[in-house]
Amino acid sequence: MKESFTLRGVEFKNRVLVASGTFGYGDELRDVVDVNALGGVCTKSLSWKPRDGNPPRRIVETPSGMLNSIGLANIGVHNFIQQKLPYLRTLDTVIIANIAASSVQEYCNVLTILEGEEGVDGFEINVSCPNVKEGGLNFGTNREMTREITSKLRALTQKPLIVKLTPNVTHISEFARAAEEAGADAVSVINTLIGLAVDIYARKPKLSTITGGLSGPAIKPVALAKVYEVAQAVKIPILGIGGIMTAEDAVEFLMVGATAVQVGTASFIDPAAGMKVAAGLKGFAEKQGLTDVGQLVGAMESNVKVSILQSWL
Ligand code: RRO
Repeated sequence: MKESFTLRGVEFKNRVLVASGTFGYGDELRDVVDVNALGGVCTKSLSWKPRDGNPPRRIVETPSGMLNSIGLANIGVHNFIQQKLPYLRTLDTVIIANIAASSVQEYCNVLTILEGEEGVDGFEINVSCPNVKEGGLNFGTNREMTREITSKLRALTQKPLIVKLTPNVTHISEFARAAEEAGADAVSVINTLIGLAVDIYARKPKLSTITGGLSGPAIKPVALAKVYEVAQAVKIPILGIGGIMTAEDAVEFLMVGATAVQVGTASFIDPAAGMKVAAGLKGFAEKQGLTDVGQLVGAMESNVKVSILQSWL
């Protein structure tokens, strides 16, 4: 059974990665799970300088989901290189450095310093953080900024360049097209949806920042619709993200057009969720009599010739 796929010459051993922000820097769980059983690891978003993130409370459980307002807390790119990369280099899985920034120049600086580092196999550009004032959604909800950031970064790297998109826009496919036209090798669809939870006894928002990013099974149908929409609009691969808990969930994402998937919130419940999804995906393809998991990509059939979605595109 062929499980692998390739992005700009980099081979991923299977189609399941762990999503940024849900698996630390790839090293915390080294004694707990077999990280090498994953297709790849997306690191927590890295900025130029370390960031403390938002004040507590910054995580809330919601029906079938989780709201976060971490606010881009991270150790900064220099500490990542010194403290995390030596171990990551010993792994036999693809390491994707996720980059977030509050200016175009900061994106360029972080990518440039990582570009020269062995062990960083590719980049995922976060233009979709819902929880910071500068950068984040200001970039990701502006199509021309998405285009500019992608094209500036494209000029700086020959490694895979993946742009992670926000669902908090009217037509996500327009942003995927801008990323594709500017030279992205793939898009990650989707980052979290903006949400809010209220403590009715305190009459206050549960999160310190009032709103946060909603993830988990609650968003899976939304994510599937966004992946489907993007798949109608671009030729570059899509990494599907949003509430994937099981191999069957991953199959749904592949069938609507994702080339691969990222497991996020599920890792907080079971750190081995990503590995289990990868094994289950292979098992499903075998039972279906396939020779390549990739045969599931875009396999959804419909009698409807033009969906409501396509009529906008
Ligand atoms: O750190 C965060 O608050 C965060 C980020 Br960078 C992101 O991209 N998505 C999210 O839900 N939270």
